[in-house]
Amino acid sequence: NSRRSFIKISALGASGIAFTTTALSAIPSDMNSNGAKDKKIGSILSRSATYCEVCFWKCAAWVYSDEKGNIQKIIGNENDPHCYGRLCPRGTGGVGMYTDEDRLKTPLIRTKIDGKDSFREASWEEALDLVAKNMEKIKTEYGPESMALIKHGSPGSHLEHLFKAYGSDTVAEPAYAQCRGPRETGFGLTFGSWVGSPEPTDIRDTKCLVLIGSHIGENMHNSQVQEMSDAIDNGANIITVDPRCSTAASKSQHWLAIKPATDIALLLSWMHVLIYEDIYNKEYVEKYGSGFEALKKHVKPFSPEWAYGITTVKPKEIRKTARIMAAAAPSTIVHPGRHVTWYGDDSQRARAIAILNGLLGSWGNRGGFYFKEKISVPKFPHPPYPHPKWGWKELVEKYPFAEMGSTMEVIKASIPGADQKYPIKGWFVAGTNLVASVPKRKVIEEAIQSLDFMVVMDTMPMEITGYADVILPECTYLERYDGIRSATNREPSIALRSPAVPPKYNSKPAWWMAKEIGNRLDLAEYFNYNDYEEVIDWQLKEMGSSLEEMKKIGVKNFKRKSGALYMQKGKTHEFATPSGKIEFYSEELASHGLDPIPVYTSHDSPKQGFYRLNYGRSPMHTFSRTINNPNLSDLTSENMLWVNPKVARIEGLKNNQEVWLQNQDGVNSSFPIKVRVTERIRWDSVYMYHGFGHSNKKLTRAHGKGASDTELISRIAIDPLMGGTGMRGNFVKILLDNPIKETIL
Ligand code: MGD
Ligand code: SF4
Repeated sequence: NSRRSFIKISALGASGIAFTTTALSAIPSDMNSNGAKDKKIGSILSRSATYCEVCFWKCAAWVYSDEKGNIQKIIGNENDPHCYGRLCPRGTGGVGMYTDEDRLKTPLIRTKIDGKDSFREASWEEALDLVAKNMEKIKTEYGPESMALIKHGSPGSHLEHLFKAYGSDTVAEPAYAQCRGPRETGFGLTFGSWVGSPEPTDIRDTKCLVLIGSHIGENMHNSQVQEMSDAIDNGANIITVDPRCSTAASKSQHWLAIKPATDIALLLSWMHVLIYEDIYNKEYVEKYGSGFEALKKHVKPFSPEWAYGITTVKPKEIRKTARIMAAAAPSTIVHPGRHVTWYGDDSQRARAIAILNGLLGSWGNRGGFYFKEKISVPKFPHPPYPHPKWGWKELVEKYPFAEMGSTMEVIKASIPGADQKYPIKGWFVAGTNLVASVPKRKVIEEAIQSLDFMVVMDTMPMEITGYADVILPECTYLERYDGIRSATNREPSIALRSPAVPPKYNSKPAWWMAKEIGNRLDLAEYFNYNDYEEVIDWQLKEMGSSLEEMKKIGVKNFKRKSGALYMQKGKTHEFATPSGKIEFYSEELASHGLDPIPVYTSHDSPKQGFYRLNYGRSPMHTFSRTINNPNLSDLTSENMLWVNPKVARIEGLKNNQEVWLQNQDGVNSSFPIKVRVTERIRWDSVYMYHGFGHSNKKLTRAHGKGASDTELISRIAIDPLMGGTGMRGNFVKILLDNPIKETIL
């Protein structure tokens, strides 16, 4: 079916369509579409408050612009606990999202030209009418629940409000089932509390930081990186468990180059050493633990010698590192990680990490995990939302501990079949490049082909936009208001995002699009304001501030109200678990027929000639969103394939040689990738940065640069607890020639 074939946004028919005047008035007369060239250095006039959208750490920042409306620089807000006044290179380079001349410039509607699928430019009136008409049609024919919202980042909250008013809570985002979901389940079941973002890890005061496949430093979460660097200066012990010598591993006293997919064995063995050497935090465990005796019995067989056979980590190293953790406890953090959807048993691995922290007494203690606090932002008044008949909960009902929607389940429910109990007929995709963030490309394409309607809201012509019926160009975070940032931290804080410059081209903010679509769907009463400024000002006043004040300060810090940051001597603490304690043994899991204490199960290893495909973060990029950013692509323009020298010898590879990859299911990489020969990767794996290998030609800097890891992930392992998408069980062959002789896209 070629009805919704991928289009490399060519915006044909540009001449035929007139813009509305409202759209044109959004562009200041003196603003050139090529802002970067017009820069007038040295006449900075204004400074505006924002928080960064280049990744989801949401650092608060100041944007400086000159009298021409050109952004001169972005710097960190000195009062912000997310950044301590400093931005990471991506945050500084965020201005490239604004200046990128490849940006989506005006609404686009799918059309046929000479029998071929293409896009034509459209006015906002026409594009929004078409979106509303199709949403109305789906509502009438199937019910509003059949229209799904797949979202990520700030635009999501505006659209979620629209969707709830419209009657659908069929909502999902890759930041859950393809990212953090399992760790929230594992920690929730153990401590009764999600980890959340930013993680409440007390890194600045820690004496021992254990990273399990978590590569802080390459994964550039600002304040966390700064605190880790302070901890290193203060002599903290860093223990990194990773098949690859990550930047964090290179700063560690102990790098355990574990065999991939065996972490649970190591974690169980560490528990064994702590318990059977009697070096766990006895007082803490007696006071706060539940099910310790069952745990003790469970881990008895898991000696370091047992784990050695599985993990390849030497028993001496396992004992030594367990003793280091115990000596530093309770100021030890076994970090929960972030992108943890690896092998399908990820909630159980996260639970093993949580249990280990419990044995060390880290939760609620200085240098371990602090008690986070957040301030809630009052909801702007609106009528009650209607009650949908079904939604994301029903789509994940087979996973007893799922607490958010899963993109994978939305995708599956969009493919008609005999058991299509909850049929999905339309997608609204906002701020997520789904084909680069969710694996099993064929299944996604099948789902897209089956839809009645698909709209994408993005700032860039990404891969996902090529499949849309309507494309809505959002202006960048530097050109708009968004919801107030309220985040959990040691102390609560809020931050303002306000436009530093007017929207460039014919782009618009998500809040405006949501309101306009709402008006067309007869939902105007849910959008009872002319400008989002009014909403923010009302909310801020309810919180004891105002828009005027926040424009001046950008960030406001509040005093804690929930009590002390750590557990207090002489006082007791109740955990929000069924037992009120840390659950080493989980009755809840047992009642669902699931392992009440984590067990190790083995996963497939690569067959002869194949290597495990490992992937991770580039310090200069965020997922697939920044690869085309002119500032950041200057810093890192492509990813490379890390191979061990032994592999290079066997395969006959040299540094910088271009190779092609083919996975265990015969899926080929669309583009070649250059080889980096390095001892820093085990011989059974290869490694690449995630997010590269863009196939949309309209991304002039990113197209064809490096390979896409996601494209090569066709096998997944689903987490039975919460439906997470385990993606690290794929293996690749290294080919010296392009097996298909032409690129796919
Ligand atoms: P990005 O790839 O950054 O993140 O996956 P995604 O949510 O898809 O794509 C974000 C999209 O938002 C881009 O198309 C970008 O142009 C657009 N965008 C940027 N700013 C704005 C804006 O202000 N408004 C709008 N409307 N759009 C905007 C992330 C997800 O991927 C996550 S959270 C994780 S942890 C997983 N990581 C991961 C991995 O490491 N490897 C593999 N293979 N898959 C992964 N999937 C997951
Ligand atoms: Fe922006 Fe960097 Fe902060 Fe992420 S860590 S929000 S990219 S400054």
